Order: sequence, then C-alpha cells, then structure tokens
Amino acid sequence: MDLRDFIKICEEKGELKRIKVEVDWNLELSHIAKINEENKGPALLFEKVKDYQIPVFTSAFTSPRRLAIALGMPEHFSMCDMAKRWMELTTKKLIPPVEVKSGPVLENVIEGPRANLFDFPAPKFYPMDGGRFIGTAVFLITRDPESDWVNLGTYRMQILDEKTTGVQIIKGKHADFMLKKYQKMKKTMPAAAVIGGDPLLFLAGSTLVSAGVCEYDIVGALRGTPCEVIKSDLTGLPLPATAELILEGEVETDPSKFREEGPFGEYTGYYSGKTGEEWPKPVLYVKRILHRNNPIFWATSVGKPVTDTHMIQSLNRTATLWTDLENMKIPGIQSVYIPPETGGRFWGIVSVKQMYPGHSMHVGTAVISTTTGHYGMKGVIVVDEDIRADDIERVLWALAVRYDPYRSTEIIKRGRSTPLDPALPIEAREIVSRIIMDACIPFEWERKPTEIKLDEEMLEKVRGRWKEYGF
Ligand SMILES: Cc1cc2nc3c(=O)[nH]c(=O)nc-3n(C[C@H](O)[C@H](O)[C@H](O)COP(=O)(O)O)c2cc1C
Ligand SMILES: [Mn+2]
Repeated sequence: MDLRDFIKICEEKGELKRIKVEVDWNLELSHIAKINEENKGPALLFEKVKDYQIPVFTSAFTSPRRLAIALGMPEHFSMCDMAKRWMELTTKKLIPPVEVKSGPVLENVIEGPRANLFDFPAPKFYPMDGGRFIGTAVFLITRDPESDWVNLGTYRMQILDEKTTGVQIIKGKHADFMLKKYQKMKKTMPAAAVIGGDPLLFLAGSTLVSAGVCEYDIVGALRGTPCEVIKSDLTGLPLPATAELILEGEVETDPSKFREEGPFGEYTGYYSGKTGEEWPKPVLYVKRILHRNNPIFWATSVGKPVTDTHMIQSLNRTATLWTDLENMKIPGIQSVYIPPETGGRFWGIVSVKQMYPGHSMHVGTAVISTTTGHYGMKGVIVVDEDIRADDIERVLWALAVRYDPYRSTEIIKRGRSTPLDPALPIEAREIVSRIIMDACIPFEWERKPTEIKLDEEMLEKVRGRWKEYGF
C-alpha cells in the first residue's frame, strides 16, 4: 500500500540493493542508477547521500518482476500479461478513494518560512541539466475548477529556488486543461506535488486515462481496494495518506510569470528545454511541505532507453492502448505492446486474429485514433494472431515475409506530437506523421502462402526422447 511495503517486499525477494557508501547527489547517484538500469539490475536504496540524512530510492521498475510486485500480480507475468490484466481490471468498475482523518504524511508539517526545497536530496542527473530535479517520481494533484474532477499527472519538476519549482505541464495534458480555466478566472491553481509513496499512484499519474477520469479511481480498481486520502486544509485537495513527501501550494497561471527551466536529459535520449527550444513553463510556489518521519526520497532515471521511465511508459501505455481498443469493441485483438526501447511510446504493435477483409487495417487505424495512440505515436505494426505483440523476433519476421511496403503501408500526415521528439525540427514539434505497417497476410487472399508447421506427431516423439539425444 505504500513505498515502504514495496521496498520491503523487493528486499525479501532479492530485488533491492542498499548502497551504503556515500554517494554524491550531483551526477554520481544518477550515473550509478543509469548503469544499473541498463543492466536490468535491482532497485537501489542510496542510504548515504552527500550532505543529507534522507535516503534516495531509484530503479523501482526496471524489471517486469518488480512491476508485477507493485501491481500485486503473478511474478512471472510479462509486460503484455500485466497490461492485459490492467485493461481487464480498469474496464470493469473504478473504485474511488475514501477519506481518512489523518495519516503518516502529516507527521511533519513545515509551513511558510521554514519550507526549503534544498532540504531534500534532489539529484542532478546529466551534465547539461539546468539544475536539480526534485520531481521525477512525482505526480501533481489538481482539481478542475468547474467540476469535481481531480487529476493526478506526472510532470517533471526542477528546483528553481528554495520555494519554487518549474513544472513541465505539456500542452493538452489534463493539468493544462485545468490551468487554462484558472487562467481565465485570473486565479492561481491549487496543487500538491507528491514525491514517493504508493507505487501504484505514481504509475497511475503517468497513465493516459481519459479526461474526467480520476487516477485515484484507477488505482482503486487495480488494487481492488480504495486509496486512502486526507482532505488538505490548505488546498482542499485529496492527499494520499501514506505519501513520503508532498509539496503543497499554487501553480502560476499567468504566462508572463512562467519561467524557463531545464535543460533536462529526457527519456528520448536528448536534452529538452533551453537547448535551442526556449519554452517558459508554469511554476509551483510551495507554501507547505508535508513529510513522513524518516522520509524516503524517490527518484527515477531518464535518458536513453531503457530506464525506469521507459518501463513505466511501456507498461501503462500498453495497458491504456489495450483498454481503448477493448472499449472500441474491435474484435480479434490478441495482444498489444509498446516496447520500452521505443521510448515506451513511439511505436506500438498489435496482434490480431483477422475475421474480415481489411480487419488488420481496421486495427491499425483504430490504434492511432485512441487516447494513447493519437499522441506522439509514430508507427503501428499489425501482425497476425500466431505472433505475440511482444515477440520482436517474430514481428521482424512478419515484416520480412508478410509485408509489402506499397500495399501494406498507410502514412498519416498530420497527428498530434510531443514537443520532446528530437526527430522533429525544434520550431515545428506540434505535428508528426505516422506510419501503419500491416504485416499480416491479407484476409481476402484466396491463394495464401503455405506456412511451415512442424509435424505434431513427430514433435511429441522428439520431446519424449529429448534427454535421450544427449541434450
Ligand atoms: C517519469 C515520467 C516523467 C514524465 N514527465 C512528464 C513531463 O515532464 N511533462 C509531461 O507533460 N508529461 C510527462 N510524462 C508523461 C505524463 O505523465 C503522461 O502523459 C500522463 O498521462 C499525464 O497525466 P494526465 O494524462 O492526467 O495529464 C512523464 C511520464 C513519466 C513516466
Ligand atoms: Mn489524467
């Protein structure tokens, strides 16, 4: 139910390493985490961070097993299996949070003048980063001023001074919808940034669920029990009772007061912000800091794939894409996968059991129209039912032997893009093109190629004698 449970279980299962020597928050910590994540190593708990008493937790989700532990799913589950179960759980009933009077996050309440963001061991990740990033494993809680909709969204946060952070709320994100409404009302936007705590809340914060849906309810559905929240007397927002650290305050909505932040070494493998693409961002004025006794500071690596960030994106975007396709009631979907190696977002693969002519292209065009697929996705590959979407070797085989570029390709010229895509010119990152590659044998072909299948009887015999052969 909280970060401490998760760390404890990881440790019991040999999925955690404690780093006991002193490590510098300035580049050293992030470089250790990055190398460890590329090696698909364990989660890390840095116990002695230079200048601080507070430990730093990284690399939570670099293995499917740790994702399964966080989700309370069978530990042998693949990313595809987890995403499917996620889809099944969240297309049933969502479970809203319950309010509780108090919780461990209120153990320390630091108001006004004493609040200092430099009291927390926020790392500097990459050499050209513009500063220290306090919000990487973070989500921002905001409320729609015109309804009861509460949103949890992961938007990175750089420390700008003792009481101010940048918040990279990209256009079209849910907090951006809300921000624009507060802007019209000439008000700041009450907000709470949660750093560390229930691992599922962080996973949900970076999930593309539809507007109007509260991510607390998604976590309730995933876990089967409601989240416990405390109503803040400062912002009125529902705060997770077991969070490690919360920064409460208001987000500036007046664009003339937005500030430059970054650069930051992003999940694309390139820097963003102040590296040619000046782009003033909203800021959070921190009015109050809440934290548990002996808080654990949670950070997540970014940079080139594959890191924690890519695994998170891969899992939750696969899950929401699958959910969207399920909700569209497209028949025959066998499996869905957005590989972490593609940034966990830029390419998607879907396996389909074709039932009518054009079915595979129905799937391809559906993908790019979903909430997940319409945003930043550049390529969709559709394969036949005999290939699992996460079996990359067979997907490449299908592209080799079932795909004809002219017949099997559709290019869509204008789709919503992400301003972080380095493949687009810095001054034109609003729109991207997309490709749909239909790597299926056309359903309507009367004369289909004859695929090699092993002889069942012989297979059984060979399996029976396998040891005898000396293997
Ligand atoms: C580690 C991590 C960092 C992210 N950083 C940002 C960010 O800085 N800005 C942003 O707009 N989205 C960022 N995202 C993606 C959003 O979290 C994602 O689009 C999510 O759907 C946003 O919530 P919303 O749909 O409620 O707006 C990040 C995702 C992850 C996993
Ligand atoms: Mn949302």
